[in-house]
Amino acid sequence: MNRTSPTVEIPQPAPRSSRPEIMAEEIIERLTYRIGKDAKVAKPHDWLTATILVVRDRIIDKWMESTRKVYRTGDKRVYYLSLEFLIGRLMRDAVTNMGLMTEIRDALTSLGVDIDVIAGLEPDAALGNGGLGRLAACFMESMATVDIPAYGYGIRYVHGLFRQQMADGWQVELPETWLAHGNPWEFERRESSYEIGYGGTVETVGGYDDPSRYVWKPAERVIATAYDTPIVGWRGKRVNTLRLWSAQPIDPILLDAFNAGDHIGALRESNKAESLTRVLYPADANPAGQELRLRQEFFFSSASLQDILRRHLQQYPDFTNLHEKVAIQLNDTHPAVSITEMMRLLTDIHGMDFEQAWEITRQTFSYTNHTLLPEALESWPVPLFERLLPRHMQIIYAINAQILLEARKQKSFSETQIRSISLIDENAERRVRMGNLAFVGSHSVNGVSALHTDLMKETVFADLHTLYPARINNKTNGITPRRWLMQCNSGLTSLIEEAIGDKFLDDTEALKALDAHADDPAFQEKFAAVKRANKVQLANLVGSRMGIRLDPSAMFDIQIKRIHEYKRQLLNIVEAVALYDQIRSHPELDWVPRVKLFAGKAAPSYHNAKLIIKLANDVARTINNDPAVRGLLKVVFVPNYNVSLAEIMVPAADLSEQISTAGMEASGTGNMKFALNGALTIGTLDGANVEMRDYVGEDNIVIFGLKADEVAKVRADGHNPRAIIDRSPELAQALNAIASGVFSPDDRSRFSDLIDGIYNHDWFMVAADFDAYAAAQRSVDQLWLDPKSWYSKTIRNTARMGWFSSDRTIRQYASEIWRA
Ligand code: 4GP
Repeated sequence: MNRTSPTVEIPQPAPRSSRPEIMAEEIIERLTYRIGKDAKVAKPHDWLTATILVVRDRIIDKWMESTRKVYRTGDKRVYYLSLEFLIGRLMRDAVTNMGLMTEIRDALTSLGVDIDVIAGLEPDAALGNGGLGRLAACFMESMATVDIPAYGYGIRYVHGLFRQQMADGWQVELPETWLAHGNPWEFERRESSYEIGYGGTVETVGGYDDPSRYVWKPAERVIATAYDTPIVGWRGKRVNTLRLWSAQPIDPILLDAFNAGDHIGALRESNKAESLTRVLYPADANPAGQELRLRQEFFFSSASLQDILRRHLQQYPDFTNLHEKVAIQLNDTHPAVSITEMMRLLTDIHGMDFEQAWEITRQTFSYTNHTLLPEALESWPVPLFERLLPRHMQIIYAINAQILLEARKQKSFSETQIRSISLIDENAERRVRMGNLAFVGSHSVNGVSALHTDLMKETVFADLHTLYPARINNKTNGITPRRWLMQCNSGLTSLIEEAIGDKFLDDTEALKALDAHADDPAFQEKFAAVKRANKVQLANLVGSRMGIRLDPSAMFDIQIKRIHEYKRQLLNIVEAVALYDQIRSHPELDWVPRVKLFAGKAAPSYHNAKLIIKLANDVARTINNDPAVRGLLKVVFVPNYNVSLAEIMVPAADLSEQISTAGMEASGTGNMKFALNGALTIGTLDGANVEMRDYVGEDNIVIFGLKADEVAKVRADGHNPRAIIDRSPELAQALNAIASGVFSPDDRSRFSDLIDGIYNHDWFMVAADFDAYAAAQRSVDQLWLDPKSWYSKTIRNTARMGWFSSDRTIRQYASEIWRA
């Protein structure tokens, strides 16, 4: 609206042609005038950038159309606030969703450039740690697909999740530099900048007894500047915005200090501001207790809310209808401080009274919980919170007073219950509970699988659930079928299309029609050929990166995810060791050749997780070099797991390991990706595995082990792992081999503490579940020996996983939470 003369009608640019020859011309044009390179000397990276710029132009047309439309219709906007977006590469995603793959490929071929080569150079945007961040990325794509006007808000970390290298089998963390070659997808929006304050004092206007207004006077301020990335939905229907904030200093340099010769000091403030958004915390389900983390959380929350309120005021006179036009989804508690920031902005800045502001805030916000692990429930020491955000602390006390009063009115509420719902934890050092804040400040609180939602009601939020029984609801996670089927597995996609037509491309549940082909020998053969081709691709990658030769006719048994004790990579490794012993003791038996593949990162401060990586590598070295195994078993830990690696490993899996201790994995989404791509799942009744069993049918999934309530009971009754180990010679032998240094001759006691943990408390039920797991693995072997029944099951997995599309999840959020 900044036009100089309102009378001038500015014409819109003509829509871009998608003819390959035109796009080829445009690529050359971008190469020359935007990158400044002659095609003769252009490097593959230059071609990549030029191609992205050409694709981007076509997206921009749709982007502007989408933005204009929502101003016109007055539709409700959804804001997805997330400290993490684990995006991966964008080019293939954008090109397929725009329906331009053939045209771009042809255009590049005519210029002598191979799209697969340049696509592989695109950095993998890893602005997230694991499931929570990847879910946010799938949701962004699905919101655009199902035509919801949505913005993602997060942080533009200069360094995403660390790059993992192996040094003698140990994880080493190296900085990741996704922005090193610039980022052609993003647009810097200098005009969308906001001041973010920290510290200082709160002044009251109108006296202490009856203050009419509070004025926060921050001691420090930084600027948040927006960077926008367009996110294209399937078939280019809608393009939404991912807006990431970057921190900048108010004064880039203190010239006085510089001129006085203090060249370093002159940049101190500037460095401090920029360090706010420099790195992603490498924690996953682990609290990052640093002050910087709280600063990051407030930084992006405040910038996003200021932006949301500004946009609202462009269209409406005030905020009385905010909750009708705006839905804000909090992805876990990381943005929970937004609730207090909304209250501050509405009351202190825009003069709304507290009661009304609270009502509108609650109607606007909703919160998703992603983990029940007690160590992951965020809380901040009161003194820290108060020092950094003094006004927000006052608001928390004011909210808390209301909630506690409400609770006291409920006669049945005990003192213990009141203490548990308080926003302040007073058990030891006083802390602000972000989960409770998110809960009371939202009209909807959801879990991410049916089991997880039930457990939320019974455990962490039991008392809040009693107070607000209608608030907790379930939204089982989903995955985008574009990235996790069509793009990563083009072979399978074509085969499905050939068999059942293309309806499933727009409605994943149409995959059900594949059921009719599950027992057809000709179809099974083609399905097996696709799987084999995917396995060859993975084998080539492992061969070239690690020098390990894999036989694609062996069963590819894959566990890829963050390394965590509850995810039980250790159980898998112990089973590999037991199998190794069995193969050597019974060489006469008909063993099924297997490759056990692992990949995943451990939080740098998580000692046991790093030790588990080392163990996997030590076991791999021993087994892979033992001629007695005759190639029947291989163990491979593929370094530097990220989205792009997952896109190669998922389609190549025969067996998917989803073996968390029951009750501990909130949902899982990797489990869905594997099953959709025709792998058989071996898993516990945990997270979304429970619903997957319901959908694929219990004959088509291998379930073993203790259930969540049984785990709770075993723990409560006093677990005696030693007795279990004594009764299981296979387990005892494997544990003793590891503990005594068979796999670590250079340091025989390296793993003794890790194994002692299993003997002494076995919190994660490795010993408790071992026999059931080993038996389940042998039943998988039996299935493998009967390919007909194997493929009939795996085809049924692909056929019946359609419900787990994130389009379905988003539709549920839209109709049941956002009312958008
Ligand atoms: C993860 C959960 O561990 C996983 O089960 C779930 O599928 C995913 O969120 C998405 O809902 N949690 C995290 C985290 O990544 O940092 O807490």
